[in-house]
Amino acid sequence: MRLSAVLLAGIAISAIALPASAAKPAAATAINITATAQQKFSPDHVVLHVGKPQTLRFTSTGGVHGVASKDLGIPATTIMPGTPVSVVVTPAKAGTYAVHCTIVCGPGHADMALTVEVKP
Ligand SMILES: [Cu+2]
Repeated sequence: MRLSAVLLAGIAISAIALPASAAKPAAATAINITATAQQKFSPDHVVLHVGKPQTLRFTSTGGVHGVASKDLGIPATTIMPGTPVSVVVTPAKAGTYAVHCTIVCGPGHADMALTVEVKP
């Protein structure tokens, strides 16, 4: 558990060093998602569509958080207060995906997840 946290921290640092890989230009109206000091994503559920690029714009209102999803093609992305970060997601397969916070952020970290519902 401790080792995985260290690995994730390393990934997060890489994301900071290469912001261009995480911040792609917005192609359409972004969905704004707030990561809170209470270790929640708000909204905590978003709906995307297969093959349709969608910008997710993350903002932290407290604490440092992160997202990543191999299944959805979301690179390791750090969400820091005062620095909104956008990722463009083009889902390949329908389904429901749980995108957990990747950076230990507080007592609620283990339960901090964004549900991404991908419709055909
Ligand atoms: Cu967290």
